[in-house]
Amino acid sequence: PVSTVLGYPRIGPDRELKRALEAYWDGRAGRDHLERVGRQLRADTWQRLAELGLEGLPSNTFSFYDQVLDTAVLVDAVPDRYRECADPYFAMARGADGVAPLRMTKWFDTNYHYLVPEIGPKTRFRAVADKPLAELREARELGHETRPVLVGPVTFLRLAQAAPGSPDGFTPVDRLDDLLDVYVRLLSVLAGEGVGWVQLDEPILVTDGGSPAVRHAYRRLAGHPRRPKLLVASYFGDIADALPALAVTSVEAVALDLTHGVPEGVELLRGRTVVAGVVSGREVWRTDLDRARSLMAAAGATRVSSSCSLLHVPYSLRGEDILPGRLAFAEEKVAEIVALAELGPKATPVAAVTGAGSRRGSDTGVQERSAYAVRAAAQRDLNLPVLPVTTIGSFPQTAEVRAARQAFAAGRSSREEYESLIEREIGRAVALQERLGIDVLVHGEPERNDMVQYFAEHLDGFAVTRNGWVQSYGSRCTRPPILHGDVRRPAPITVRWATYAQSLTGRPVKGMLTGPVTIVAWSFVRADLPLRDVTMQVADAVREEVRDLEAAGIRVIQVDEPALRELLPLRKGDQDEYLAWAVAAYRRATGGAGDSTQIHTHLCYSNAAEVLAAIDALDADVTSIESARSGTGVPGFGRGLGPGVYDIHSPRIPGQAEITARLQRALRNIPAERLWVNPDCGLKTRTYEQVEEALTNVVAAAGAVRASTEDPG
Ligand code: THG
Ligand code: ZN
Repeated sequence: PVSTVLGYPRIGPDRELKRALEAYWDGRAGRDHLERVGRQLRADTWQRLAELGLEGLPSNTFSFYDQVLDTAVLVDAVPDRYRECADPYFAMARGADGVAPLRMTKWFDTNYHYLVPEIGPKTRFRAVADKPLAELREARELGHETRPVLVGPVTFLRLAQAAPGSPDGFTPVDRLDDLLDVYVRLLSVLAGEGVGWVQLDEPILVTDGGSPAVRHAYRRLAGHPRRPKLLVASYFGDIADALPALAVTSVEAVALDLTHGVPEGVELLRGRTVVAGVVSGREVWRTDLDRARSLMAAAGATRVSSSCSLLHVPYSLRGEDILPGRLAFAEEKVAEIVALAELGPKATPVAAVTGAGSRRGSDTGVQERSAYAVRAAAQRDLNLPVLPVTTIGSFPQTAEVRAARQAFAAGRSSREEYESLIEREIGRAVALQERLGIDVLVHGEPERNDMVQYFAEHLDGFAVTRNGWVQSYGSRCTRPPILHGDVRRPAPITVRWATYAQSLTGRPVKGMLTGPVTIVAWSFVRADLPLRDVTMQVADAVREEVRDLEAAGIRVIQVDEPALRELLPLRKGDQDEYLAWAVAAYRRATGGAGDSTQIHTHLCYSNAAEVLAAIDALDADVTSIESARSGTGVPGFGRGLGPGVYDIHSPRIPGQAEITARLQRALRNIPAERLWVNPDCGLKTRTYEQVEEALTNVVAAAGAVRASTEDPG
């Protein structure tokens, strides 16, 4: 078989693109420097893939920010408000003077985020093929014949949102025929350049309800005479009912994500090229080659590939010394694909994935908490005022703290030096909160690099990489920890810092933990146990930490679950089961707390609406969620609720009157005795100056509203 990949990382093996982008945005380097870095990264990628022996090289998988944004530019779906900007592309990505950026959201169930195109009834589509053509020619000059990759028209429209001002009932998919005109034109331009194959990415095929649009679109595109051969790529799941829809079109090739099994009805693709996605682009484990060969045989595949773009894994294992023999990052995966192409399919039954000898997490057999009313009574001696003010957890991370952490990690400073600096930072945050009159304090988390990585570094069963960066959005990356074995907590993790902060103040200090679902959602996770069981193991570790914080005298403990929504399965039919075990894991993590301990939770992101019932089922005493931007308020759970009153994602400081108005609006949905006052997320990315000013206004607004609710008139 022929070997290929559906896409490749682009941030650079040493995050060269990140640095070039940030230098350009800060005005430290010009556009030409950025272009040069991009060209070099593309050249290096093609050369490396060719050296590794890969036959089918993709192009147009590079992006300066995001491939969905690139597609909006490709079809000229640029909202008018950006057209006058100096740099419309980066204005759409990041905003410009007075112009808000496009909304950003998660790319299917990955940790990559894309920009949401705005499509209205009057959006004028036009083919602007510059970028795929330039990359194609660039590769040819380097001696590589490539397969341009485009986001497909159905996925593009399904991921878009209706432009502001669109009439009720309008959805971007209503514009499919107009968009197809443009794709026909793009395909004919590429055919005119002598392109043999084009890859159209349609991951929307693995979600519900896409089949009619897909059938229509690919009948039309494949029916056009002047075009390259078409490879339609489905990934991130089982193609299911969309397979027959594609099979009635005359597309030449279909890529299947076989890591989710061989789809039913695969024989409908007989006579066509089937590209077997057998090397996972989502996991970091070495591929079981025998199993992969069986899958290739069962699918009747003549090409072998990654299951999706390799964008979602780090570049290579070079420089890493963890888990020898068990891992494969992008380069190692390409070598596997090349090996599989040489070995070819093998017609043996597909072996099941097994996990012998592992400790299975369970969701039974632990004590749960009492009813809310009982807990609320037991918590009354916290002596909180009505409308208590608190913050989400992190305080600004100063350059000094970051530098000290790096020095300590590199062995350039002692533990004593590092820890005394952390204590000084905690003292500063506590003193500020006392001075401002905040009711429930936090220690500010100066000791944490990241809310997941920090816990992974302190739990058994996790490994962390030196350089395993994965693009999250634009220039931003994370280094996901690798959960490879049974999770255990060898020693308390946060107790030292929480109790130090508590020793400085008579007010309650909130202990801060990351929830089990978020820890697994932002890690690479072992594949030999169901995700549910893995999450329960993590829940047990968090449960132990909750018990130890409580035993050390911490009365308020926040367990954050910002990623609860992120693992939601793509198909509706799978969602209830997921939400049931995700909620069970959270309740397992927090259920060991006594009635007098107040459990808080926090969830970011505005699309919490989809999982509101599950958030309620977490049964936290107090829930804080981001709602500062919608302004519509949130339905009251029967427990404490803190709708965010300060949008920390913006450098703008809200005034006291604005916050007061927000609180008054919230009081229409939530009774005063259950309303909490807090910013909408952690303060890590803000400066101390901004935080002091904003929190001063937050406390003043809470005081004003408190006075008016206590006023018997
Ligand atoms: N932590 C982890 N995963 C996450 C988030 C997180 N996934 C989802 C969401 N938050 C993604 N958002 C971001 C926001 C900022 C950054 C990364 C992902 C970021 N990264 C630094 C950078 O690229 O410069 C690197 C940080 C570091 O040094 O560790 O700013 O919060 N795990
Ligand atoms: Zn948040």
